Amino acid sequence: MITNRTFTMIKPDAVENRHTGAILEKINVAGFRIVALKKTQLSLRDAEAFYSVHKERPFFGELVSFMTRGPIVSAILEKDNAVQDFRTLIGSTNPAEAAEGTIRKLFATSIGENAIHGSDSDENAAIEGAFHFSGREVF
Ligand code: FUP
Repeated sequence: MITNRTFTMIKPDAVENRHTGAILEKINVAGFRIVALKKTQLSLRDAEAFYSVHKERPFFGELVSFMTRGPIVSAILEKDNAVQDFRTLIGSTNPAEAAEGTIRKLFATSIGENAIHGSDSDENAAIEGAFHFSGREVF
């Protein structure tokens, strides 16, 4: 298994607010190589499957409805220590608690609409990347 990769989605709020370019720039400047990239929109089924770990949580309905309301930009990123370094770059789940300069501090509006996703482990990075991209889309 390749362990120097992570998976990200620029979420519907950030795409709607036209932050896609600025976020991709921050990702590049931080030293990540974009090995796969696309703009797409999740179906209800996609979002429920992607976030199935949260299905018993009270915010699950809102999360699924938010994640399906408009297009997202998904990507697979490569860098040494990709998963941890990317979590540092995006900041805490709640933007109110995110460090200065992080993507969520700069671009997120709330814990529910927090601009960007980053995988939380190498194993989930591989699962999530394969959920969104076929082999022919990864370079
Ligand atoms: P993160 O790993 O930082 O993306 O956060 P989690 O996996 O804990 O949560 C996934 C998504 O669920 C968050 F991005 C937003 C949503 N969420 C809420 O809406 N409320 C919460 O209290 C926690 C998470």
